[in-house]
This record gives sequence, C-alpha cells and structure tokens, in this order.
Amino acid sequence: MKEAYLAIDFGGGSGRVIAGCLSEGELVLDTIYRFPNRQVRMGGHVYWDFLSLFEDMKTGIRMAVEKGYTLKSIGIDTWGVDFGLIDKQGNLLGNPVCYRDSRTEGMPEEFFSKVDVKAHYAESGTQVMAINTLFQLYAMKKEDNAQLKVADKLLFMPDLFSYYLTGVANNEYSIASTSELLDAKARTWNFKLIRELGLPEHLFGEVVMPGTSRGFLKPEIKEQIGIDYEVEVIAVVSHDTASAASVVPLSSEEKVAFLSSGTWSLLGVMSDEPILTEEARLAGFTNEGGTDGKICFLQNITGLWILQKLMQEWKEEGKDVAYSTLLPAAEVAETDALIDVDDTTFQCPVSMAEAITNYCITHQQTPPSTQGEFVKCVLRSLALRYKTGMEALNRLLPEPVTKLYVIGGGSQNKYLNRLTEEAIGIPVVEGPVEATAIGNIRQQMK
Ligand code: LRH
Repeated sequence: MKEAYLAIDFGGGSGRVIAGCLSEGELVLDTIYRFPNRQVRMGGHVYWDFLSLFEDMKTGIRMAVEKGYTLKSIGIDTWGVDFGLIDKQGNLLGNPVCYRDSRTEGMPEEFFSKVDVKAHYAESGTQVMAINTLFQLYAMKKEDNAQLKVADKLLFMPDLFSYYLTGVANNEYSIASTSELLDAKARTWNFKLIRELGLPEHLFGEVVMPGTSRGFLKPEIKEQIGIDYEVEVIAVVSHDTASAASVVPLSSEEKVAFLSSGTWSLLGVMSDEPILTEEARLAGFTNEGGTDGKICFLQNITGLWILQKLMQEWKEEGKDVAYSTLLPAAEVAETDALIDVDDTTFQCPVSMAEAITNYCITHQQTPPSTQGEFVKCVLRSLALRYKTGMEALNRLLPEPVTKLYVIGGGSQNKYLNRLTEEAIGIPVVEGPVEATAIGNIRQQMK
C-alpha cells in the first residue's frame, strides 16, 4: 500500500486525477484518470457539465484506491472566474455557466460608465475581462436572476467540488482573486464594491489561504469510493494558473518569467506585492493570488483555445487532427496571415475556421485555407502576442526578463516554443507539462 496525495486538476478542455508519491525524496506522479471537460450549449447559454465532472472526479479517486493507493489527502484546482451558487440546504441552484457565455457582453463598458476604472484597478488590481466573476454577477443582477435571490453562498469551481466532497463551504484565496471582487492588498473581499453592486454580502464566505483544511470526505463519498478511513481535503493553490506558476524555479542570477500554456496563455512573473500602478493597468496586467503569499503578476492571453476549437471542428468533419501531422504541416505551410488572438470574435464562435477566415478578410489578409496554414496562422499569432506581452512586462519590471519557462500541456508544442523563442529573443525552457498537478501536490505535502 503506497501513500499518495491526489491532485484533481480541472482545465478548460480536460481534467485529470494524478497521484503523487514520495520515493527516495523524489515526487513521483501517476496519472490515474483523464477525462474531457466539455462546454454544453443549451437554451441560449453555455454551461459546464458540473454533474459529469463531479462523477468523473469520484471515478478517478475510486480508481486510485483500486490501484492500491492509500490516500493521504486530496487537493482540487480548476480554471478561474466561474462559480456555482448553493442554497441554505446546500443544493446546487444551477449548472455553473461557462465564462464563454455571451451574458457578459458589454458589461465591463456598462460597469465602468458608473465606476472609475483607475480607482477600481488600484483596489482590485485585476485585468478587466468580460469573463470575470464581477461581470458575470453584474449580468445576473441586471436580469434579476432568480438564483441570485435565493442563493446562500457563492462557491468558485474548486470550492464547489470540495464542498460536495466535505460539506465545508469556503472560498480559497487564489481562486477568489480571479473574481475582480477582492481587495488586492488586503487579500480579502472588497465589501464596499460588493455593496455597490447590490450583491448580498452573505454570498461571499470565509477566504481561506492555501494550505488550510477544507474538512474530511463525507461518509457517503467514502462509501462510494470504497474506503473506511478519514481523508482530508486541502485548500491548495486552487487556481490552476497559480498552482502551475508555483513550480517555476526562481533564481537569483536569472530574471525568470513563466508562460502557463493551455486553453489560456498566462504570461507573467511572481511578485512579493501586488503592482497596482496606472502603468500596470494600461498594460493589461492582473494581480492574482499565488503560493506563499506571493502574487502572480500576469496577462491573460487567449491561448491554445483557438487551435483546440479548430481541431474539434476538424475532428467532427472526419479530418486528421493528430499533432504529429498538423505541426509538421504547419511548419512548411505558406501563409503570412496573422490574427489578434484576444479579439472577442474568437471567444466562442460556432465555427473557429470561419471566424479566422472572416477576421483575415476584414483585415485585408489572404485567409489560410489548408489545415497546416490555419495552424501556422494561429501559432505565429500566439508567438507574436507573447512578444508584445513580454515587452510590456519588461517595461514594468526594474530589470528585464532573461529566461522564460513554458509550463503546462502547451509546453509540449515544440513548434510554438521555437516560434516563441524567436519572437522574444531569450531562452525558453520547456516544462513541466503537469506543472499544475505538481504545484497542487506540493501544497498538500507542505
Ligand atoms: C486558465 C485559467 C486562467 C483564467 C481562465 C478563466 O485555466 O485559470 O488563469 O482564469 O482560466
């Protein structure tokens, strides 16, 4: 019987349950179970399938037990900003809505017609993005949403999964910091802002720091996964990005930045304190909670989502979508087409291929036509976006970055890494691929 720490890592495109064991002082990972995370379009909205994800999580935990692991503890991390609302009895009031849903369109503009954007940034330190929890709640309040009226607690995705495992409802700091509702310096809820938004204060629970216990698995869960001992669920750095960033080695000789590469690309550095200057706001940087009291000072960039969506469409059309075919095809493809990856048209189009084609036509460029051309166009555009992100970062830091760690699943894309290195002109270090799970497990061990 091996003792294992279980990391449950939900990304925007897939989830995984990973066991971590110590062997002669080294952390050894065993990927127990991988599952897709799909967005569901229904009734004019885009949702996450929370019930399936919860079931997948339990399946993964059960598989770890069946493989002979004794569970020491469990930690859950997910993507940012999204949440579920529960009532006083703990019922989930609705399937969490995906941040790609169109309900937040125009909400930042409306909000900032009443609120001073500079003063707001000086408190929240958050890059304004329509997907942020603030704007999701603003949209719900505006439509007089029924759930909001009866909700007792707002739980971000990792809080929600943990709640249904343990019965303890709280809000972990790093994930709460993606909401745009925290005071970045005080590292807790900005209740002045919450009152101004007309949101009930009781929705926002205790903000707990990484490393805090979330409680123990409920008897019904233990029964379902087939164990009879107590297992503690730890509030890890439950925002996937912050968990991944926590494994990047900091060095006294090098000025290190990270690029957490997956559905999103998160480009930034670790900072001891939030940077809340007007320059940081104008450059589009956010201050999110990290490990050991640090701040992840970063830009949210639309990442491999564009390629993932293209590949999903090609798969449905019966085309080859293996990276081993697409990347070599991209390398030899002849196209100069470039897109602005952060353009809202790429956020949730029904057809990504069509969105790229239309973008190119509108911007007087010849659109890509083969699969290789599409992939080349997307990857070159991403590398270019990393270049501008890096330039912005260097303008804000006392010393320029000398090394970039590309971490997460996207770090396996060697062609993109090469394009990135060429674009930014400093060395790119690849991996680890499972940075988020490693960060998750390390936090549990601590
Ligand atoms: C990446 C991520 C990112 C943003 C986005 C919504 O998975 O967590 O940091 O918060 O999802």
